[in-house]
Amino acid sequence: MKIGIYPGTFDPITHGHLDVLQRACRLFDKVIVAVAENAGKGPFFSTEERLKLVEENIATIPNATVMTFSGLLVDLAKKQHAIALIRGLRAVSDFEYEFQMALMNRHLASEIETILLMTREGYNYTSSSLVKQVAQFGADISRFVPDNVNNALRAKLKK
Ligand code: COD
Repeated sequence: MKIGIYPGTFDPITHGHLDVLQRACRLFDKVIVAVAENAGKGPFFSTEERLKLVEENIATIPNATVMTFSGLLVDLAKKQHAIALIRGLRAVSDFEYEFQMALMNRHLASEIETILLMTREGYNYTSSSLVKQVAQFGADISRFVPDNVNNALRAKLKK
């Protein structure tokens, strides 16, 4: 069974993330969405909230699962018998970070490949940070995130 891991902060999950996931699910027998617990970015949503928002959105994708992780990504990949890490690329600005990550992960575990999937046209400027920023000022973000994320963002911003 070919298993891929799609790791990220997912703070929160967007249509851009989901598009990459759906396409990865066509390449692998099983794809594990791995939500980073101790993401260095000081997440807006807690780990449990991010996990739940992903869970609700992958319910209709039969070969996708989700879990949280802490520690090194390659350790999770080995434990889950994954053969590849899946990442998304939106623009040249993503490239340097993704390239460094891929090389470091290859140094740590040479048997695990990184696969980069290009964003779909229309999602190239969709990012979790921009969505949060725009939502903070009350603008409509429904084009960029699923309904449950939109509702969760609005509810959290009201508090
Ligand atoms: N279209 C296409 N791809 C997209 C889009 C979009 N609209 N939006 C996001 N993506 C891609 C991103 O480019 C990224 O590849 C992926 O989706 C996830 O994005 P984020 O922002 O949710 O997640 P990141 O980049 O913050 O995740 C970083 C990790 C948590 C994976 C990383 O820090 C990590 O591996 N941490 C564990 C510790 C470790 O092993 N460190 C060493 C790694 S070298």
